[in-house]
Amino acid sequence: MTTTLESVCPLDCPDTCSLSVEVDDGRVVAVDGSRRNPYTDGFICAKVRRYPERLYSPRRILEPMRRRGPKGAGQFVPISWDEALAELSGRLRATLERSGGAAILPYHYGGSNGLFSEEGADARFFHRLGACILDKTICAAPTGIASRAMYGTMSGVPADDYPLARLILLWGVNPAATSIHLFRHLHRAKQAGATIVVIDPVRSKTARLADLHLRPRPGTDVVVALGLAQRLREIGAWDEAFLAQYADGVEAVRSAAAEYSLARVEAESGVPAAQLDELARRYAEASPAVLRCGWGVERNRNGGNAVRAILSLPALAGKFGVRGGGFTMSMSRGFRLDPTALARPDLRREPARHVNMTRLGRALTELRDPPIEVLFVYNANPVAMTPDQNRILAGLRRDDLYTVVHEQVMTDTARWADLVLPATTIFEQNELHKSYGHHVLQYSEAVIPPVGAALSNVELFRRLSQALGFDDAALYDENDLMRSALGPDGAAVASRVRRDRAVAMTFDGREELVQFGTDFPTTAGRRVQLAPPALGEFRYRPEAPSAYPLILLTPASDKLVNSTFGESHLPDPRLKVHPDDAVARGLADGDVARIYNDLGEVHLPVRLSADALPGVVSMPKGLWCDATRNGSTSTALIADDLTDIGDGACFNDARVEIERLDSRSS
Ligand SMILES: Nc1nc2c(c(=O)[nH]1)N[C@H]1C(S)=C(S)[C@@H](COP(=O)(O)OP(=O)(O)OC[C@H]3O[C@@H](n4cnc5c(=O)[nH]c(N)nc54)[C@H](O)[C@@H]3O)O[C@H]1N2
Ligand SMILES: Nc1nc2c(c(=O)[nH]1)N[C@H]1C(S)=C(S)[C@@H](COP(=O)(O)OP(=O)(O)OC[C@H]3O[C@@H](n4cnc5c(=O)[nH]c(N)nc54)[C@H](O)[C@@H]3O)O[C@H]1N2
Ligand code: SF4
Ligand SMILES: [Mo]
Repeated sequence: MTTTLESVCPLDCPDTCSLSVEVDDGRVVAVDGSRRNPYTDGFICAKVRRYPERLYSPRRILEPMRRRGPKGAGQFVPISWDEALAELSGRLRATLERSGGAAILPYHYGGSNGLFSEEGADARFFHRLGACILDKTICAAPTGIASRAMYGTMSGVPADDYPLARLILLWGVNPAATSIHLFRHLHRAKQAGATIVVIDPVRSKTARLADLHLRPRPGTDVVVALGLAQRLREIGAWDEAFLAQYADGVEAVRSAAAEYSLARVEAESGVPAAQLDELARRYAEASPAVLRCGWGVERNRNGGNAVRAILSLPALAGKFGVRGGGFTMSMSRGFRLDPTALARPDLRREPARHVNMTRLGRALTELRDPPIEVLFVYNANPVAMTPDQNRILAGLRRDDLYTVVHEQVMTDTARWADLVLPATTIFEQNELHKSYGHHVLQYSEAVIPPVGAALSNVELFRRLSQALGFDDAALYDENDLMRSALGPDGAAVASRVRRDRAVAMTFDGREELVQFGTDFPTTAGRRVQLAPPALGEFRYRPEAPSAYPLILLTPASDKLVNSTFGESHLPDPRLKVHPDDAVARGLADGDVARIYNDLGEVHLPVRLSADALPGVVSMPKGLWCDATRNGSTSTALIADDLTDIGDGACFNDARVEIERLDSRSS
């Protein structure tokens, strides 16, 4: 008999949908959207509707496994959980005694955005163990630091309010792929007469909706944003009254912007002066006007300065204080969670060694005294997702490194493990969910028993704590995780969200969020900080000369979430190349290209497309190694350089050359 149960999508996607799951005889047979979370409104993406394929795929890891063949060969023998836990806890204990916690590196990111599974039970365990702290910089570090320094915990304009706006400015974001519920509101807004502006080098699906599309050369947004600020000032569109009442640091923006005339912006970024002027005029006139800043902007050498310059625009032009006006970045601060109470860094007994996750390859190959001896990967697939793939592989090849990977499916990273541990999916565990795209807190419970011998992160770390003899109560209590995450009213909110499954956050007692209306900056004086000391002076680093003339972008695709589903959903990826760049290299549509630089090479067929900007090629992020002709993916071409603010990853700053390898294509 089929029953319909509720769940929540925990993937690293801003929409955090409520799900309706059909279960038959302990098996998930269908997944769709529900209305429990009003924002989901009964529909979800095609990826997650196909989730049952992934749940029961031949790639699903069903039991603990020990490596048998050479590292990376993907040959394993099944073992019991008792054996696996004894081996792993023995290894951790021996490493602690010999080299200390600094030799143990947990590596984790957004595989599960749930509060129990990421920075919850795991963090408590690794703090107690005394392992390295991973600095989480691979995504949202520059945007997070810039927005927090400027606005504190003030949240963003909700997507449901976008249809109220007269102008929507989408900057380095492609919601057609990455936030489909926002995309639907863009259609509504357009039908209601709103002007849609997109700033993106690529003519994305979102850009096709735009009334005005600015196509800067990647990495030049700081110039475009400061140029826009300058033009707004020249046409008298700075809201001096708002700035006097609510902003600090105005003078610093004024003098930084003064250097960027329309002509200079055009020379640096390639955005025609007339287009920027048109944008300034339309933005100045429109109210409400909302700016959605995406994560495409931050992933280059100027990313942090670009974001701060962009986020200053709604203040300069006085766009706050009305519903549907202001900006949206991550919305997760609207939940007012208590990450410290959740992660419990006080369980740690010694100071920690910090490792920047963007530089995993270097951590594995260069750190000394002690070197990393145990790498513990969960909620992440670094072989596919982290810069400098070849350096990471060199690290994983080390005989004296013990790699453990807790995973749902046999990923490119899990193949390199010495010990593979089976992880549950959201359908097999309980979880508490915040979101970075809306304000509905959600709770979900297991709808089926674990598939195979899979364990949730919470259960794995509980059993490891037991095996290591840790007796702190905080390592064992799921209820405590829930209450402590939810701040001072934790117990009350916990019981509400358990009962109702979905609870909308409120702002000043109301569900309506109006920036500078119901929600204010939590920075000094409740004023926006346009030039906070933490961000330093405005800086712009022009492109360094390079032997490799093309910029490689790797945006999100609508077929995957990061690398999740990459085993099946993107069978025939292509490198998008502008016809002029292709013709200059003798490449025809479908030819297989060698894309290369000093770090590595990727062999992939090309697609000729005017959607690409001349000089800029792109391929989807998150491909699995077997999706390309030579087993390397985009991260083999991406250096582990760090962004200007937040030490983040520079995914979209890679420089490459391409040449024809052969004219065959599948
Ligand atoms: N379907 C799907 N949804 C996802 C994800 C996924 O992989 N698949 N990933 C999730 C995650 S983890 C994240 S962080 C978000 C990311 O979602 P988005 O914020 O949409 O970010 P990206 O896809 O990285 O890039 C968005 C756009 O920025 C453009 N871009 C690249 N460089 C520049 C630049 O220098 N300047 C400007 N102006 N634009 C630039 C790209 O061409 C791209 O069209 O999406 C989430 N949602
Ligand atoms: N080339 C390129 N690379 C990029 C980017 C880019 O723009 N270009 N952007 C990046 C961005 S935005 C991000 S956010 C990162 C994402 O990097 P990752 O977070 O490493 O990417 P995912 O593919 O989401 O890998 C998550 C893995 O966690 C597993 N998982 C899911 N839930 C659980 C769980 O409950 N327990 C355990 N143990 N495992 C679980 C999934 O099966 C999946 O394999 O990648 C970055 N990589
Ligand atoms: S990936 Fe995003 S759009 Fe798809 S179900 Fe999950 S939250 Fe919803
Ligand atoms: Mo991300």
